[in-house]
Amino acid sequence: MIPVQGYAGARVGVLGLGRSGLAAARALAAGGAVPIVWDDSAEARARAEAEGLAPEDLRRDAVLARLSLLVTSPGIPHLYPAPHPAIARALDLGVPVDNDIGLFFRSLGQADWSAFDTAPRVVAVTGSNGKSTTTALIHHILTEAGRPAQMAGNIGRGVLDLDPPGNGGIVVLELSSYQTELARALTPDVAVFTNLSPDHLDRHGGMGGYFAAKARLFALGGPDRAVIGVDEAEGRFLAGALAEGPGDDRVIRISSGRKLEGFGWSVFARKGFLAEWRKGRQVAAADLRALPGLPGAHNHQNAAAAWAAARALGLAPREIEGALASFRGLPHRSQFLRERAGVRFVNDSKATNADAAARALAAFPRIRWIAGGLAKEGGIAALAPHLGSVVKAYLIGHSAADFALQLGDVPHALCGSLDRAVALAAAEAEPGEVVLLAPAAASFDQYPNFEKRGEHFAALVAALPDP
Ligand code: UMA
Repeated sequence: MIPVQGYAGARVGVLGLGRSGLAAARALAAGGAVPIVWDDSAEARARAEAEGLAPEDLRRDAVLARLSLLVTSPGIPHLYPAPHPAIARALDLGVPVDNDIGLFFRSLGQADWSAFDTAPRVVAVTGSNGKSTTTALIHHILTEAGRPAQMAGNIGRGVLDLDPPGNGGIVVLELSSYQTELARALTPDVAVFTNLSPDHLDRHGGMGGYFAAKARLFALGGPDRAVIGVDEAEGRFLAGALAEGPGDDRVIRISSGRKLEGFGWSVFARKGFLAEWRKGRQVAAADLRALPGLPGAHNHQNAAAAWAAARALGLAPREIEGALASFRGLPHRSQFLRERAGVRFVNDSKATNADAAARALAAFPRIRWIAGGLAKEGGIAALAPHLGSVVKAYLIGHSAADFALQLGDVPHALCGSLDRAVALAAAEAEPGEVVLLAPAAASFDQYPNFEKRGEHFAALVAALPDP
């Protein structure tokens, strides 16, 4: 773990005792602080007590007033739709509020770094879609190239749980908008913005707040290199705001589909090929068409982002190319499960919004599409232009009837459960088609999270009898 610096002897509140909160409490104690922990769930408090942490109710003024800092968890609202009562009261009392990401950046520097040949570096990845795959791919590229790399953040491991990086170590972080909005320090060496589409709008008071939360990663001190997806207006705005001019190679523009030749540094993927341009000429290229872990244009954008980040860290094109080929992808994200009688089964349970589902639908030509769950704002209305590849939709969950209305003439069946959807899609699919779970909705109506939904899909597919 990374001991938290700067709070020795101080009482520091930790609100939320999940992955980030527990790691923060341990790291605070390791740095000499006194963690005062709280979680609204009695079960979570009991787990904390079992490891020697003593919960105190952080909603009480008497407890809050004695804190030097309140550290909160990303899943706990700090502003919209309404701040958690402990956070609202801490702010009223003037107690600073931070999160594990802020503590990580403030605590990263260690005394023994002065003895290192190469100081550790941090790559931070944000964006609406593709950030987990991009994070994992950067980590994979670095590991394959023999660099000491670690990975944490929104991808599932609390950042303070990491080992202190050693000589030349590289930390790759996936950061959500919940995390970047609040962190009081954000100083990555390389920062990546993959793309932006509406998500989590209730937590950010709308699209402007959502973009502003992500843009903070590029504002506080600024990274040495910024890798920015410019396929949406927000990315173009951010790149333009950071660069001194088109030739400024501190900004590496990336795209999936657009040719970007007139800039100081750019990486783009078009028609299955990746190209890197520097100062007006092409310096590297790679064939992305047959990469097993990165199918579809959305994954080619992830490949372009990871390529740019790895190049910014000094890796050679040939080191990166080999690692792209050996990357197997992440579970629940365009995850190939099985081929059965010429039909491929792909698990994209992580496609919890319309934009992510659109990207998945663009990756294959003939799709038996399993969709539905707890719909996000707008449902699948935005998907209308992307349904050309859908042979038939198999609708599940709370949103099934609404999605059926929004599908119009596209053939569909109301299946209710994933069990029925998989059975029907498998029975009806023709060789050459893909049965794709890309729900365009959250899982919470039927599952605890998207991982459990994806695991259920994988189990159902594995259980289909051989034809
Ligand atoms: N809690 C309260 N009061 C509340 C709400 C929650 O006490 O009002 C407590 C819960 O009882 C629970 C704890 O807070 O014990 C959970 O905190 P959390 O939801 O922040 O979960 P963590 O386990 O700390 O996981 C968080 C991230 N979760 C969220 O952002 C919702 C994880 O991202 C991340 O991997 C982890 O930190 C380590 O950094 C998950 C996620 O769903 C994967 N992210 C969202 C996404 O990708 O869309 C942003």
